[in-house]
Amino acid sequence: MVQDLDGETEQLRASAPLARIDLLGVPAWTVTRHAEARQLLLDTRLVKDLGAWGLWQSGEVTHAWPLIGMIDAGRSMFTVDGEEHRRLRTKTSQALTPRRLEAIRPEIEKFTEGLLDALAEQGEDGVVDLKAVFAQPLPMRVVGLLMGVDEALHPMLTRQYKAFFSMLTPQEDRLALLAELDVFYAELVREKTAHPTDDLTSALILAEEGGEPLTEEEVIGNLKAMVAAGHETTIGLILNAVRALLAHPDQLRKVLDGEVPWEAVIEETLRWDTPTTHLLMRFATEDIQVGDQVIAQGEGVVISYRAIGRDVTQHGDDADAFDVTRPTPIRHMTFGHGPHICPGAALSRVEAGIALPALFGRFPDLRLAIADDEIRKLPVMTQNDMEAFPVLLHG
Ligand code: STR
Repeated sequence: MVQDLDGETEQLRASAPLARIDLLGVPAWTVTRHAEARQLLLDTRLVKDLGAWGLWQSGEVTHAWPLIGMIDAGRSMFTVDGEEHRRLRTKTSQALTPRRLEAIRPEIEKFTEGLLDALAEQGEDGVVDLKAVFAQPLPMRVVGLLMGVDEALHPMLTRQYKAFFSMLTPQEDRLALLAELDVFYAELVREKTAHPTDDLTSALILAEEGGEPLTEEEVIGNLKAMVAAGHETTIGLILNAVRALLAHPDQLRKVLDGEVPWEAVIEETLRWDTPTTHLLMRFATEDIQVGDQVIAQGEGVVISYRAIGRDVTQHGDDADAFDVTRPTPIRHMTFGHGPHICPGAALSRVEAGIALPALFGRFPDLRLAIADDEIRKLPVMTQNDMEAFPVLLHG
């Protein structure tokens, strides 16, 4: 499943809507079509609770499995369903509505300008890595601002999450770094409990009037889900959009001339080159019939967002083409669907909506310093992220 994203997507689509996959020795289902995925994402018989997984119950899957960290991420809005899920998620989703996000727009713009200055400086006499200098630090700063994580700690988090996602990291090292992160987050929550500020971490700690406060474990779970998700996925969105535009100069022209809005670039990138390739995992609490196949009770289901974005039934025969002039740009499902739909969707759109026009506004002649097919993906199974994105700023 690593690296040959197009080949893999092609293979998954051919066996749609449900396919059996092998996740590093562990069998699961993957759903690869828009309509079936939409239906399953609303199906309450599928749950996120690892305890419902047959292979976990039987001890066949353990912490030795390299992907366990994608599922066993602590109690949070990412791992719980139903009424409890609503309780865990409400404050976070309320803090991330488009209206609430308007308040931090000026700061995102300021971060963006600062990072573009750094880019200009480092790219003055040649190649500079757009990922390291711009696309990676920007989302980290934004999520750091929201959650109250000091800037001095950002490089540590970036390093840890890179190692977490990389398939080259030995599993014992991954477990060790997750334990280190748990200590870090617990400390942060303790500090915010003692000295609450106006960030979301503090809000998660404080009890709602009359409401039941989240436990420390739940606050930590939400906090790490926010930092991991907010940091990793938006890097992909920004870089994949830049890459797609540079590979389609006619479309870039239309955008720069104002014929096509930046929103169309963002939505088309989300569909065509999804930051999340596969989302692990949901478990069937009873047998679920999908077409002529059955997901048996206890089996796991992966949602394969990349294949879903390329579903010809949903997007037409030209689903494999990047086209910012598509008449239906927001018919993708890249942020998921149903109760677990990405609470950060609006935030990522605001970030990319600031970052992309600012980048091309400042460097209209921006170009890749290597050939497009020389871009190397990170050795990661679930995410679609690049090693680096070397550019020349002045053509
Ligand atoms: C990484 C490890 C961790 O400590 C907590 C989480 C929970 C949220 C997860 C995150 C994970 C991995 C990346 C995810 C994110 C939610 C959204 C993001 C799956 C397991 C996506 O890629 C869509």
